[in-house]
Amino acid sequence: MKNPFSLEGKVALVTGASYGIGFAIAKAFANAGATIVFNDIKQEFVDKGLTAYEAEGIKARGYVCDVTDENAVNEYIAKVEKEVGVVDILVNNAGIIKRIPMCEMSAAEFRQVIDVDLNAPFIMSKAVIPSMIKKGGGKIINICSMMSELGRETVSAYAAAKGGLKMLTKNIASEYGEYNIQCNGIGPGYIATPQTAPLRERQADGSRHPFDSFIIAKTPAARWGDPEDLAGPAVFLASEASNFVNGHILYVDGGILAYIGKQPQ
Ligand code: NAP
Ligand code: GCO
Repeated sequence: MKNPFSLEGKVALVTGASYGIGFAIAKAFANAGATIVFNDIKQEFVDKGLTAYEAEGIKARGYVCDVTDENAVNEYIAKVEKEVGVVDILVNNAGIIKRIPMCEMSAAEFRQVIDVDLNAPFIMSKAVIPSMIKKGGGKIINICSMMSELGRETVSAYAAAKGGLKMLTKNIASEYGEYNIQCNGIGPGYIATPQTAPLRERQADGSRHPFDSFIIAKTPAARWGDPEDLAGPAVFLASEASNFVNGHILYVDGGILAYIGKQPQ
């Protein structure tokens, strides 16, 4: 019987995947048989990524592309289709966060976050969908967040973008499901990557950052996630195993969204 989780023969493009969550997902796809394409904003990050993939024995193709730039994205996808093949699996992973209290945030800063975290997945998806339709199907995975469901101090732009990304996911599923395109989201919990490093920095006396302790107490698994925790869920959503799963957000959060919090002692 064919392995329903195999990605053999598939071209998978993961945005912003030189390190962090994107890298872990791409590595898992490569191990499941896919050819990996990734991009980053600068050549130096692409080169770092290429070295990291090589160290894992993965022959990835790396390109420079800012995902917020529609012309650059269209050129990038045309190049990938010519040099590698039609994108069968797209992961919209590239993202930024700005932790600024809302009333202190400029509209330009707000827009910048929306641009990378919401507009870019729209631009990228729109660039790959026509060829997916011609080929008979495809998979799009949007990397959402706890902030697709929850708010907190300082992350208004990020929460607005990730909440919007959840709805873009459902809309792509609604609009293109009939073409055998499945668009789903992954909502990672708090994952230890450079993006969250400032929230985990040790204090001068060597103790944990208060936010670090807060997250451990909020998470039934009682730990931060590792990028590798997202590998299995991503392979599932990229593979034939999820062919009738569409418009779903799979939260991979160690149970945060299920938990009311520790009862007072
Ligand atoms: P990260 O360590 O900061 O990595 C983000 C990647 O996106 C970097 O490679 C970055 O490139 C790239 N990027 C940013 N803007 C870009 C642009 N305009 N064009 C192309 N690439 C761009 O973040 P991460 O923690 O791995 O997060 C990956 C995704 O998961 C993000 O969407 C994030 O919001 C989401 N997420 C993270 C967590 C978490 O706890 N870490 C939880 C939920 C969701 P540079 O090399 O330029 O930095
Ligand atoms: C923050 C964090 C989060 C996470 C993640 C949670 O400041 O609260 O950076 O937003 O990165 O997206 O799922």
